[in-house]
Amino acid sequence: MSTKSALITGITGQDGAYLAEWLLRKGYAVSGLLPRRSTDTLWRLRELGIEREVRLLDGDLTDLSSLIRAMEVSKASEVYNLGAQSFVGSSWQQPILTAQVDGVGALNVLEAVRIVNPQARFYQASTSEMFGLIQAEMQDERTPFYPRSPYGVAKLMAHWATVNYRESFGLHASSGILFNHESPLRGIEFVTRKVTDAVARVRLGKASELRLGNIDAKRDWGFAGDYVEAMWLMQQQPEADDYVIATGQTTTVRDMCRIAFGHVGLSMDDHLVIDPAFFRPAEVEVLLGNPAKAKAKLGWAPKTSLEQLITMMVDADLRRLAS
Ligand code: NAP
Ligand code: G4F
Repeated sequence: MSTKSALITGITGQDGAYLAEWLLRKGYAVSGLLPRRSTDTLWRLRELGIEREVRLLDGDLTDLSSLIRAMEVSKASEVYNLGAQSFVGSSWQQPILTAQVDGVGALNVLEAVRIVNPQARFYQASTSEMFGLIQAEMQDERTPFYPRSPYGVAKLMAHWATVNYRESFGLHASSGILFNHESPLRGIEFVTRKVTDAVARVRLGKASELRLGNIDAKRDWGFAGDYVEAMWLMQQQPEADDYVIATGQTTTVRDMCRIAFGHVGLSMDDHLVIDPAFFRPAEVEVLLGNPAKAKAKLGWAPKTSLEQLITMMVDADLRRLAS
């Protein structure tokens, strides 16, 4: 049996690392795009023990020539576009870069697929951030979009480009509209990891407070390890399509934080400080996804509860800080 080849943009990120691990287990030859950075970005691949099992190809989402080369060298039959400036908060400070990487970058990958191998299957990392100012209590594939950040606007362009290339050129191009998903490999700037890292520091006597912004915001949080399976399942379908991937439960930042402190026997109220610096110019107040289509068509369901997820993240941060 011939080995399948996959190309992942954003392989050094949270989802890219878990997806690479998943595909390697399935027997794929995995290549990943590696943008030039002056710092070490391979820590997640190293933590999963797969740094040497993937092939890293120099390239950047803003450079079409590098994407064409990556398609040629990897001979990928499945392409996963996970690369992005993914932090919503930064997108107000770097709106043009965010549009170039997250919007035009996705178009560059679609072009590289169309030019080099239009038979390859394409996955776009779309996001619940596109729902923004929500137009329905529970969001599904038919809910109108109303992005609230430069990040959401850029991702909406990429989402529609994916639909458009499917309809214009017949590409097998799918979008996963993923709600927030977290893990011990989450970047420290995102709220769950910021909280679990702070909780571990407070528990170990290395810090005494945690400063947050809007703790009334609600998110539908799942485990990244569960969500990469859904990406792969989309690529195995005979027809490309768009799918909401979520847990169907929503929780405030406040309650997520309470779970984290409670896990190590501390009270959130003794350590939490509300800091206006962390409020956003426009907020997505609540997200709640309906994953019914993914369940019916992909047979996908989340496996990890929020309590299990936050516990796993706090324990990982305790281990990291103690060693
Ligand atoms: P992440 O940890 O921030 O990873 C982003 C990846 O994109 C990193 O590997 C990063 O490389 C790479 N990247 C950034 N700029 C690039 C460029 N110009 N060229 C090539 N690569 C570039 O994000 P994540 O949480 O894994 O999310 C994966 C994807 O899903 C993103 O597109 C994100 O927007 C989307 N998404 C995430 C969630 C979530 O809750 N996690 C939900 C919905 C959608 P460096 O590390 O070198 O910068
Ligand atoms: O963890 P967050 O930064 O994630 P956000 O903005 O929901 O975006 C994440 O999920 C999206 C999917 O919907 C992805 F597309 C995106 O790439 C990213 O992965 O913030 C979550 C909530 C927000 O309402 C924010 O205002 O937490 C609130 N929050 C309150 N205090 C904070 C803080 N967020 C951060 N990062 N830091 C705080 O101190």
